[in-house]
Amino acid sequence: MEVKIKNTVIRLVLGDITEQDTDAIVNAANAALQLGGGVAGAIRRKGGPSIQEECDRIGGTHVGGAVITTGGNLKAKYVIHAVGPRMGEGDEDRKLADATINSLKLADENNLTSITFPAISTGIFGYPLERCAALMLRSAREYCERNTRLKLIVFCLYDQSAYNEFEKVLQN
Ligand code: AR6
Repeated sequence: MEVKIKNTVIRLVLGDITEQDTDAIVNAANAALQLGGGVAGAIRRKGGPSIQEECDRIGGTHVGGAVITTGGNLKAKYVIHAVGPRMGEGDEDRKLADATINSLKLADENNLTSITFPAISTGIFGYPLERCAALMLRSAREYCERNTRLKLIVFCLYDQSAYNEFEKVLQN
């Protein structure tokens, strides 16, 4: 499903984020920018070693921050590495909103017009999916109300139950 907010479409898809052909895909990263499991592992395997090498040159960023690298062998030209919170570390909602907004800003600053997000922090980092859906979709909607050149923001959900949670929120 999709909705249009001003000039930007927000779309939900079910599938593997590494198959998405938007200008950028977002990695659910850690602050050290070391590509581990989950989304990061899939990006490392399909994108090749250049992405980790670029991350190593950048060195790291704060929780809630985002950095950009090229996409190596991926269909997407760029990977935006967004650092979500680990559940239990405190101030998780603000950090997840920051990670979402900072990714969108970085896409705009690099003149990108399309971006795909995973459900950041809801795997290894343990953040509840329902809360993630509400927070990431609200952040994206609010961002679309402002000035953005982004035409398409995709949320790529890995299984049907995650898709259903995002759909429930986007319908309201
Ligand atoms: N495509 C789309 N979604 C996926 C994919 C995929 N290929 N694989 C997993 N998901 P996670 P986090 C979903 O664990 O919780 C790594 O070690 C998954 O079902 O990737 O932010 C990093 O290096 C879940 O809903 O990210 C960090 O250290 C969501 O994507 C740490 O994990 C996020 O799961 C980040 O943990």
